[in-house]
Amino acid sequence: MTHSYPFIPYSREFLPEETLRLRSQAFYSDINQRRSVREFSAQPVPRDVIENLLKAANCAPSGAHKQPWTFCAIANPQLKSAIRKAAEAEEYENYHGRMTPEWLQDLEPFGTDWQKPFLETAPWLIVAFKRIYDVVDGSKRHNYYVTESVGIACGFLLTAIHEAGLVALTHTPSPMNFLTRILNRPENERPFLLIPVGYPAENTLVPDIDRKSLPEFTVWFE
Ligand code: IYR
Repeated sequence: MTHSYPFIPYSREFLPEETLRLRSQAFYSDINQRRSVREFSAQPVPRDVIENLLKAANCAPSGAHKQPWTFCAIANPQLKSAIRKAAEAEEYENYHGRMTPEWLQDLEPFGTDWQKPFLETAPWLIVAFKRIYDVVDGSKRHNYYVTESVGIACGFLLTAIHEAGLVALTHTPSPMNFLTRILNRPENERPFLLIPVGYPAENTLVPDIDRKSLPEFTVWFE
């Protein structure tokens, strides 16, 4: 196989089975405490923490290593208000006729509605954009598996947020094109996810959900 990247040794320490077992168990118990939170405290989070979280997201694999994402990190109160206003206008329409009765029924247990105060309360809003193509030396260059790549990067981001000791919400106001306008993003970018990040409000409650058990979501061929 020919390749133009120089290849370098992959040097990482590999661990004995018992350590794998302990580490995988420990990681699972920790990530099992991740919850989506809809009420945020206004307590600030320093920018360097957000930088680390974004650098972790940027470690995700991507099609042809194109890293087809842009993350906007917003702490500016005027921008957060503008985003809240626009998101609530869309969500009002969603909850008053655009969502199907089945969809509204599926959301009822969670008590969500069109109002999104967390878009102003959370100290940071991270908006992930997918870059459907890049412009290199004035010409369009395709990206590959863009949705998969950006989805994985957002997964890394959510995991990093949890591991840092913060909380987030994967928020998908719909349609999201107001984010392109408010954040002045170029034609090759499309909004993908809006992720408020911060500390939970005091005494926040979360729905008492279960997760599927292993046999419910796996099929084994040994
Ligand atoms: N985007 C709306 C509705 C919504 C849809 C799903 I699927 C959710 O899991 C939660 C909410 C909103 O943010 O309220």
